[in-house]
Amino acid sequence: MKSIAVLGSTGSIGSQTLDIVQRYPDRLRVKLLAASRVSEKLLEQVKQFRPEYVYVAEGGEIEGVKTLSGDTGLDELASLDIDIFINGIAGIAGIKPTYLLLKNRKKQATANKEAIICLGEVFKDRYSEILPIDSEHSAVFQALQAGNRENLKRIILTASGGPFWNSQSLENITVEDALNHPRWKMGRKVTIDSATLMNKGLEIIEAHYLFNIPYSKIEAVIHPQSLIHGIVEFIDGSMIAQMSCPDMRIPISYAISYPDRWETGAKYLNLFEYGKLEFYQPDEEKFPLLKIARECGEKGGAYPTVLTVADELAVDMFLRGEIKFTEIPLIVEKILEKANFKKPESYEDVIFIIEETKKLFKDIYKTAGGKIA
Ligand code: MN3
Repeated sequence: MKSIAVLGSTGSIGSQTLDIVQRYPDRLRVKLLAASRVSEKLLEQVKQFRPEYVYVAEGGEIEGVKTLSGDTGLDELASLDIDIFINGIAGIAGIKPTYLLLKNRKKQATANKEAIICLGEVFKDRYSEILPIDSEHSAVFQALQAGNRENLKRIILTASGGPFWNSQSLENITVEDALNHPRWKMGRKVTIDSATLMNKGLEIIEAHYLFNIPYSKIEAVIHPQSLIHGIVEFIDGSMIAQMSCPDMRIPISYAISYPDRWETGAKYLNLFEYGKLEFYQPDEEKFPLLKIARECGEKGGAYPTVLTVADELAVDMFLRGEIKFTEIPLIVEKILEKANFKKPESYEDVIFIIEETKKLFKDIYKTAGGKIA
């Protein structure tokens, strides 16, 4: 019996994690659920999974369980004796929990690419202890099992391309259009990032830090069917690809059961239903964020963190109807131009860069933007 903590339990990754837990009551026991606030959904989850602890970032009490909150609660959470922490927190809010879990050397499986990226310069040496949930990185992790690291030629991350990869024009795209992802059901932030291809840009940086692979060996391709999630090529010319229906329960389950594999409830792939696999070069002119992200990754230092924060704030502005879809990359670029920070050496340095980037953003765009933690 493994004890499990689900961070971001009411979100997309959290709910799908609990879906797996539900299938294996004899293998998994929920010891902690964490969410940003008390909601109907959280209360239902507490009732169903009966955790010993609940963490609520904004505070609040839940009857019958030990409720933790705020910064001290987060410290306590990260020191609990739990076999695996699933980090399904969306966006920059996931940085502190990721850091605390790394510091305390807890076993964590994470879908929070923002944290991996922002903490990468400081903590990448510990990243081999992290199990990836992001589907592309899970795919690469799975494919890497087929050979030795010294024999690695390159890795390829696939992108569905989002709803617009082959559209003529990106003008007049509404929030609703951009949230309408053709293949994956995900949270709002990652769905918009997927439409701008920033998601793949962030994933290139995520892969660099997670697997300690140089940028020259990481590529991204558009693969509209979203059946291959990641590919590892070895020096003998062999490519090992991980294929499955696009269902996040597969990478989540693998992170929990690794090196074992469990049934997940995901559909088995019927190849005849699809018939063909297509691959296209991403258009970096039309989707400049992909190129900007790679450049930020190659420059290293504070750039990946500034990029992550600027994008989250710009996406937030777009979701609130304050800017056009095509303005997202322009805003991110402008913040990158203005930002001038030293390479982070500690967690505190990373937080400083995040806070200063938020201030810079507010000064320039006079936006509420303060919703993010
Ligand atoms: Mn992904």
